[in-house]
Amino acid sequence: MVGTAHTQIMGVVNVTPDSFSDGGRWLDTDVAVARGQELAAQGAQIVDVGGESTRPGSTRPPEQEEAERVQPVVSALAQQGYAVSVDTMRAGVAEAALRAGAVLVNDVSGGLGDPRMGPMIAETGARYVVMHWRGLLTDASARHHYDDVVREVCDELSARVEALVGQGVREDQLVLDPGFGFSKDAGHNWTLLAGLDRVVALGLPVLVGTSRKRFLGRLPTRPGEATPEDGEPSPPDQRDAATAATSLLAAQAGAWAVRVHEVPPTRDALAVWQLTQEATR
Ligand code: PMM
Repeated sequence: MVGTAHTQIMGVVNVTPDSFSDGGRWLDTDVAVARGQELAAQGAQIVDVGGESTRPGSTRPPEQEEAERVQPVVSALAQQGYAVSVDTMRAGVAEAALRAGAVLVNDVSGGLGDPRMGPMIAETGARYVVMHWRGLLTDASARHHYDDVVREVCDELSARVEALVGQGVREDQLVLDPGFGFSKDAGHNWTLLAGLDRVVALGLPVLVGTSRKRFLGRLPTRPGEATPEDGEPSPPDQRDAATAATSLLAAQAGAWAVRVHEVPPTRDALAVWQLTQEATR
């Protein structure tokens, strides 16, 4: 255990009709803003606002529509003093959100989705999350091959850092994210979680987003049982206890922040660890 109990919590507001875990719930601007306020009141230090679903097979909204979904929400929350990140692969959407007061750009494509992203991040000096990405998830199975998932994720993230630095981005602007669930099957995700300390050892802050992901929907019912291989996974909103557990493991491995849909279970898991650490000093 190398982490400290001060891992930040990033709460998610997906202003989308179709995200896998909460699609459609926060599509209305006022409802989305209220949800952001609620996440912050529950203990999220950062509110992550996204207008494009990354679920496999989803159709990308036109850029204008994505901007119209996120912009008013980012703007309202930033004006009220919340630390807001914008979850987008598009430089135009990100730049407008930064102008509206966002403090962080969260790009699941790590700059590969839009060639204008790197130069824009360099120019604005904004903090930037570089996630491990092997393309849009429409063709996910074709990209699932890894010989050593932890090593390959580390190598591919390092290559992105090098490319971004080559475009003028400073290393201290960057946050790395191993991209749980993106071009990775359940086995890859568990291996990545077990090897997260190697991602942390790259030396940059690490963001971990396991929240409600599919690999948490199929857990053994009894201790010692094998993981069920068939049957329907549990619905996303029943994966918050598992999310709290993975987020705690991520924090213990030294993650800078965890990205979650429901704050209280993860907040409490992190608090348990913090109090235990304080008691053992
Ligand atoms: N996962 C999703 C969306 N954005 N951003 C980062 N940095 N890391 C992630 O793992 C991540 C992300 C997909 O989940 P959602 O559609 O429920 O938000």
